[in-house]
Amino acid sequence: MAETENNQQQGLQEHRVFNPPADFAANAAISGMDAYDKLCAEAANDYEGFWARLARENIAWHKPFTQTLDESNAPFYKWFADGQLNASYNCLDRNLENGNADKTAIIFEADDGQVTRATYRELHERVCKFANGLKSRGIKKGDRVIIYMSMSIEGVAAMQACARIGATHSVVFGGFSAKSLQERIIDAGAVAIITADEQMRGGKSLPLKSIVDEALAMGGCDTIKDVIVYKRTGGNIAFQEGRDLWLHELVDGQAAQCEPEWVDAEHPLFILYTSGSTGTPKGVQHSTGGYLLWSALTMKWTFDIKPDDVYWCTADIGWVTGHTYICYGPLAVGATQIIFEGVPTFPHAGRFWETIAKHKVSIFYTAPTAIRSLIKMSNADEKVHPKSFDLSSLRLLGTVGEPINPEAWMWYYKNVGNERCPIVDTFWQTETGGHMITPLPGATPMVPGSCTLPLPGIMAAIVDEAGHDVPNGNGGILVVKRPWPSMIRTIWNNPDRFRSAYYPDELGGKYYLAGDGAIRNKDTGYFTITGRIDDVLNVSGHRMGTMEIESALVAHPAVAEAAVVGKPDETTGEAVCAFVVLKQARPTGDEAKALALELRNWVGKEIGPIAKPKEIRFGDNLPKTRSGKIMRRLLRVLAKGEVITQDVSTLENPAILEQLKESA
Ligand code: 6R9
Repeated sequence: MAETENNQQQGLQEHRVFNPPADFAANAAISGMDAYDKLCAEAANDYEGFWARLARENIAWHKPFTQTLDESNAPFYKWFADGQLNASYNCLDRNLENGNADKTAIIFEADDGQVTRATYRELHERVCKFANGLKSRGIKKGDRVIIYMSMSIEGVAAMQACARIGATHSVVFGGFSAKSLQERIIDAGAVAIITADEQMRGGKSLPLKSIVDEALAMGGCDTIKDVIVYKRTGGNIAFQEGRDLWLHELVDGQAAQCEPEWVDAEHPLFILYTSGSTGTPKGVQHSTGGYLLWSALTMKWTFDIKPDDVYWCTADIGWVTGHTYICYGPLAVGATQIIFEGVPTFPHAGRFWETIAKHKVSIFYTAPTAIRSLIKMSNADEKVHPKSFDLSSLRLLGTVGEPINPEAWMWYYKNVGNERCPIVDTFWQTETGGHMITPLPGATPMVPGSCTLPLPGIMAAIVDEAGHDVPNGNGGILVVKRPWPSMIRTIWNNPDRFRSAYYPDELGGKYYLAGDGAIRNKDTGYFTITGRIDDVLNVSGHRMGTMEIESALVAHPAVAEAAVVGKPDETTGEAVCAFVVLKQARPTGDEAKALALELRNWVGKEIGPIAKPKEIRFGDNLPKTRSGKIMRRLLRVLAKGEVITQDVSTLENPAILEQLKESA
């Protein structure tokens, strides 16, 4: 929250304005604010007509749709429902027909710097063979397939192959633990897992297949029939006869053509699990037609993608950014893109800049947390500073995942973009499928720290807790007033949770609730996101629920009770701070240190390393109200190391606050 308040204040005090460069604007897909206003007006005057036009212009339909939006079962909205298409056809075959067959689709930059390329023709062949291989195992339309893979051409091919046969993929980030993987396999009822033997990151090999083995051994995964393994490192792994098979053996001898499975526009293209404020992760279900439309269109609008661009999004395919802005969007518009296996700091902290220079990247899209950590490192070592590399190929920069603080924005603008490249600060979520609020690089005057204005057709607004509009200049709750094509369709297996989480009765059940707070500038109407309003933390742009981490902690035999809050962190945005009560007496000194280490590793095992608390504090109890409710707002103040000035009269055990000031 503090970071948030801080950002908000910085955002509000920010008066610097940066106009899009004239030459950029002149050639942009949306050129100037008049063009933006015109599109917004088109959407306002004829909402369905606007989306229908765009869907016809941007997507190849196998069977054209006749109905645009079906609101009869709101909030379970349907878009283009009687139309049929195939996502992989749109991403691959369409490019073969459009003259892009010999254009490079993917430049794979491995962890060790080795480069592999695939043209659209080659990628098409790979995906077709992969799809035929999946079919040969009996995997079919509607089946769920888990993808637990490293960043690779094969990872993208796996997603595309599922889409080609109408199987619904669910990618699980390669950093998640066996237990997290097992939970997702069970919830999705998946029939197969596609994985790799190992992954390479920062010069080290990390296990993948053995974690799959561990997840399956935990039980409950009886739906899984096949584990398909891509050989990345050749490292030693166990193989279970009858269940495990090598990808290269599966695709060997398969036909290079595979007729796409034509699916209804509402057919679930994928499920992606994300953290919410309560309970277990939610399986966010996305459609095929509406999702693909927005993936392609935002590539054109936000990234102004052009035929000669070399585009690089540094996200992992395990997150939504890797779905929309690696697997689907860039291919749907025939772009050339980099897929990067490694980490920004290996073999040195100039790797991003070196790679931009090496491949003449023109559009670069990354996360504020990466920028902030690279600022630190390049201040310490000039050799890895962006100024030490030739970044003249760049024409556009982007950020995603969390608010970018104005100083980081300025550094990115000056040192990476050389004050010539617009920055698109794209606000969106797993649930929104694609960009929602962002500057348009050839139109919107930019203000550091503000994601500026909603894209045309996105009816974003700020309301109070009763759902009433708040005037500009006042903070409130971010909502979207009308459904849009790429929105979440439901939570897999849990439609009730979908409705209560995103269309709560308090807001009349009509507005999509983003879960973020926001404020609009009095004069410009620009949005600044002030951070989550629920119990979701954002650590290095990764979403996690405080409840998930708390349940992991209390699953440890020594822990009686735990409360987790976010704490502002200069590099990661927020950090996890856990307050823990043990079953035994409160430990101090070395004993406390040893236990804290054990608990951190425990959380790493239970959820994944990204969820490890940065700080653990032990107490005899937690601050509670007389009715036994944990007072988290006090814990947030303690986590920040600040003095409690708030009213503590409802607190039953004020003495406890003193104990919780110290970390183990
Ligand atoms: C795409 C993605 C979504 C949450 C979202 C918000 C935060 C993302 C942001 C941003 C401020 C931006 N967020 N982009 N906050 N400015 N440009 O990150 O999806 O992992 O689901 O996270 O991230 O809090 O609600 P996801």
